[in-house]
Amino acid sequence: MRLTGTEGVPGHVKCPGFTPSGHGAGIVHLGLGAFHKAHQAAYTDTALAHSGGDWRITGVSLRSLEPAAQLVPQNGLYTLIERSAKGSSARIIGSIANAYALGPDRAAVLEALTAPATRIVSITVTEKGYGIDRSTGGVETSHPAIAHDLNEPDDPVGVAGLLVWALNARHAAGVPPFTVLCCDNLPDNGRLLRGLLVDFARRAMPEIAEHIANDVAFPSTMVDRITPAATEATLAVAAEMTGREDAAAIETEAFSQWVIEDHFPTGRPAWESAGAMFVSDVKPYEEMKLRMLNGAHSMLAYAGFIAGCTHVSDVMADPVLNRLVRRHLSAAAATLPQLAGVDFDQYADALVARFSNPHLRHQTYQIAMDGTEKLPQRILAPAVDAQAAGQPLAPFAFAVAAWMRYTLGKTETGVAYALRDPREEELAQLTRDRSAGDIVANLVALPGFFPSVLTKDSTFLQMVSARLGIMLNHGMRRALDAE
Ligand code: CS2
Repeated sequence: MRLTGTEGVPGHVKCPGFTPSGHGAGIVHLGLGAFHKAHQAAYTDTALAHSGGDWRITGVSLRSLEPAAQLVPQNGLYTLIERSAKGSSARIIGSIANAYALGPDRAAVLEALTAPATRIVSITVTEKGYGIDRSTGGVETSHPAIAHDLNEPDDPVGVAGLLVWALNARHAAGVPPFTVLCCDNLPDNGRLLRGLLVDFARRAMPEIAEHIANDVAFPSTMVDRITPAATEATLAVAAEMTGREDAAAIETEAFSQWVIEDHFPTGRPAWESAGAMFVSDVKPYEEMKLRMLNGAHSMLAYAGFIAGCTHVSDVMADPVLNRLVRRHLSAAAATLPQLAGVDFDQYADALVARFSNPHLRHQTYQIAMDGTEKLPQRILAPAVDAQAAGQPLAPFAFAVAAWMRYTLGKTETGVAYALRDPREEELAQLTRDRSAGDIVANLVALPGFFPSVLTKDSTFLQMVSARLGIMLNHGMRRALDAE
């Protein structure tokens, strides 16, 4: 029997503490992927049970047809499996009111974006989904969705185009703007998205640019919950625990964290009832998470994948890699300003425990994707600070070298893999059949990627080259042992 309601679901499965159909939608979410379903939708589900309100979610996939195809026949319901070292528990989430795919459901999506009831638009489209030129903070004109939407602003397909179009339509109709809530792992994500939208508007709909700059709220957020892509095994566990077939089930860890700037002029759900923390400045939390969790994740994904570890828990079970993860965490922590109420050593210990969770099948290959979008905030920004403070650079040089090794697109036994990076072709051209020194020189010269203080630091570049040389000539294992 397919999951379409919660009647008859076994008592050990937690069900929504509210009647879903009794609550209208107040949020449009762009990017209806596993992370949203494990994070914001779960917080909203708890908030609805706690404080009610018309805050259900209209979920939209910009490109994929699958999420809506899975959720629509299930009335938006899905199983969230929470896996901790102690075991697994299942929860059915009822906060998704509608699920759309932009292509076929275009009219409904545009209607939801302009509806007065929509007071928040939240977004998880991954780092590469936005089309931000990180060196200017404006639009990346070669990004396919940006290029399309600049040409046809009345027929938008990307985040910036859709939001600017909708904010313009609302303004013209006298409807207050929605709050824009970026939930991707980008530094200063609210400010970054604001800059993108204002620049896009200046180019495509100049009459609305000032309104966006002055009247729209873009609170920044730090989001955290390790959520592997769902597999057949996920669906099988969900079916076993709930007694229902569920094509939309996902699995995640028990831990979750959400730190948000409390700037929602048109209201928000009571997310604090689910443990969200509201603060006036998210930046220190965001830097801690990006540099420690995500930085260590990227390092261990590249080194671990090449060393033959399929899952993050395999990396953590390897004593040499485990030590390097801890080394990376403390090097990253050393670059952070003090944060009241947070002990970075304890945070690092908690991360080691989370990464080691044997029940979470989180693939190193999944984390390895989109390196050119991830390295700047995860590895390069802390390396710049470490350099300025005279702190050891070896951990960052090792992480950069491991990424460079990974960009070659071949395992140590010669098996080719797709990089899954938006700059994949450029990377292939710059690295094919070259020596370690040339690869380093070429990759640090990738336009808009490497901070110039690092490209000018010959000692740092030498540290990267030496490590990459060992990886290429003697293999990752030898490079790991040499650290
Ligand atoms: C990971 C993140 O895939 C990746 O790049 O580092 O998705 C990470 O699991 C989340 O940010 C955890 O909150």
